Amino acid sequence: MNTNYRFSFGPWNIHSGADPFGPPVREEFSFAEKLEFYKQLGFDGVQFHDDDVVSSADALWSQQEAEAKQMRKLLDERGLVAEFVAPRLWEHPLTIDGAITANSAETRKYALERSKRAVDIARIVGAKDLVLWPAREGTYMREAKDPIASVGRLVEWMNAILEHDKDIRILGEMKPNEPMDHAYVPTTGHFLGLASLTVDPSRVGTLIESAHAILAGLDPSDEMAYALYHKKLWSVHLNDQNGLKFDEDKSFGAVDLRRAFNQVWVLERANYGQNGEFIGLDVKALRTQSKETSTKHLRNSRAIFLRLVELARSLDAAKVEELRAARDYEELDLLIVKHFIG
Ligand code: XUL
Ligand code: MN
Repeated sequence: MNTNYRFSFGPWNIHSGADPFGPPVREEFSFAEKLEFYKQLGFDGVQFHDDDVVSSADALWSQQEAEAKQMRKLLDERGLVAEFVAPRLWEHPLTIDGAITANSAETRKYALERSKRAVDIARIVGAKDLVLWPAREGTYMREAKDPIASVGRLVEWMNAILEHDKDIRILGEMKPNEPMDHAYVPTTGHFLGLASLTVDPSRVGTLIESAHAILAGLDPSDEMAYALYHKKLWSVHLNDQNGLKFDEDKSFGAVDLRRAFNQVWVLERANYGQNGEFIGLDVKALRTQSKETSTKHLRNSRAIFLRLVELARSLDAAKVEELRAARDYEELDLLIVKHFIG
């Protein structure tokens, strides 16, 4: 059963090249211009933050509703679909020390109300999923917050979202660090533990980003396998990462092709995508790219993924089984490497 994959990315993946140490280096494409790139580059799905859909997350609902309807129209006209909406809870002045796990009750209330709005926005643009990347739900220093209470607050937030809308699904996208020193829920396994404590675990799953798993010192394909076994891998953010440093969001396969291959192989074997799951990317163009060449990371990631699908499908599976049975992993190693380099 071979999957015809559908691809998605977020508008933030086409960007001006600013980093923590320097300002933008190329002019930002307008949102309308970004939207035109989707089909040109072979993508059908748009990933959104709440304030990618509406001009302000703090505006009146009447305005947001109109803006979300307008966005839906733009998508429909172009044959695009909204994959998910994620509340951008990490940039607001109120959420400097976290949103859901903030010590301030006022901030926690803001985070919940904004997240509920993000669900309402998701319904209008046609997305069935809310993604939670708990960016500042952790600490810069251990003593700053109560860690046990913080874990509980994440569960309470999930319950309130699940109760707010009877159809919405929550996808946790875990990352062990950055921007915080340590996140309270650093990996997929941690998150699935919390999912099981919610009022409706059947509507809580995961989105696994390759770089986030690598930053946790884990292999992304094993993280994906773990979620797949639980039937909880509902989206992915494929990219690459050169070791334990900041979240680089490099093009998929740009650092370690074999690691990328193993992600594709595990997705293929599990028939990922058969239930409409997207191959989502979360990749950044290198700061050194010009504006005109700043979408090549998306083109490349998609092309590398599809090439690795071919390699996964043409791998001699019987030979793999034979070598596993013989416990001859040196020969298996050569089989895989030769499969890559011919
Ligand atoms: C941050 C990250 C986010 C999420 C969406 O590392 O991956 O862009 O994917 O909020
Ligand atoms: Mn991501």
